[in-house]
Amino acid sequence: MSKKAFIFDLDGVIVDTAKYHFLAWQKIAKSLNINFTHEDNELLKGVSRVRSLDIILGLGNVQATQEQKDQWLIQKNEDYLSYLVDMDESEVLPGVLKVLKLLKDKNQGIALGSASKNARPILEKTGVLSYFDVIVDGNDVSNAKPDPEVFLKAAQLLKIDPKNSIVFEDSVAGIQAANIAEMVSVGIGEETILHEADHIFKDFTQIETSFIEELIG
Ligand code: B16
Ligand code: MG
Repeated sequence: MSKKAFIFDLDGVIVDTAKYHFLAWQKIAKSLNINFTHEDNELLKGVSRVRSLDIILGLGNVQATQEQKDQWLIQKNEDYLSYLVDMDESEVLPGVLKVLKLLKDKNQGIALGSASKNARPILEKTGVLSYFDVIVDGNDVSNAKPDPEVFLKAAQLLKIDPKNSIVFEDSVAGIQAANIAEMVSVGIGEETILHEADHIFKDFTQIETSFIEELIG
């Protein structure tokens, strides 16, 4: 059996932290009189914290100094972290554990490839940290998706060729990053949005054991 690299995005793939990001950003937006909707929140998927703030300020045409921006970034993260305090195993998205267990049983390389700087505590609180051989997150990369840096670094740390790597992603930028890295891209979400992916599933409950076995080869 060959050994492949299976690289997972975090938010929208393993857990749904987007709802907490939304609540925290909404507080900042409200304090600045910016109308920030659930639809707008889609623009922040897979995007770094700094870029997310710029997008929100852009929505309200708000100009700010670097000092103000730094202050809002700190506030947003403190508020976001307060929502994570009660997080537990129940927040792992349906079907994810089954796939992680299967990959572990088959001795495959498992990595995280996320833009979040809070990835480790989230994996710890939700009880899945021990499945991951390698974690590459927002603290380890300088180029955001669609730049493939995060996934290439994960494959490199696993000592597995990018061509033998598979990426699970819920964002368009993440799918593009996987494709640029010449990895197999698996979109988790809507087909209309993730059509650039090699394979698309609505969620992990739709992924059959046989599909994973085929990927392993
Ligand atoms: P943090 P992912 C991303 O996670 C989120 O999708 C995105 O909305 C967020 O702004 C980004 O992490 C940074 O998160 O503020 O925790 O550093 O989808 O790449 O796992
Ligand atoms: Mg994501």
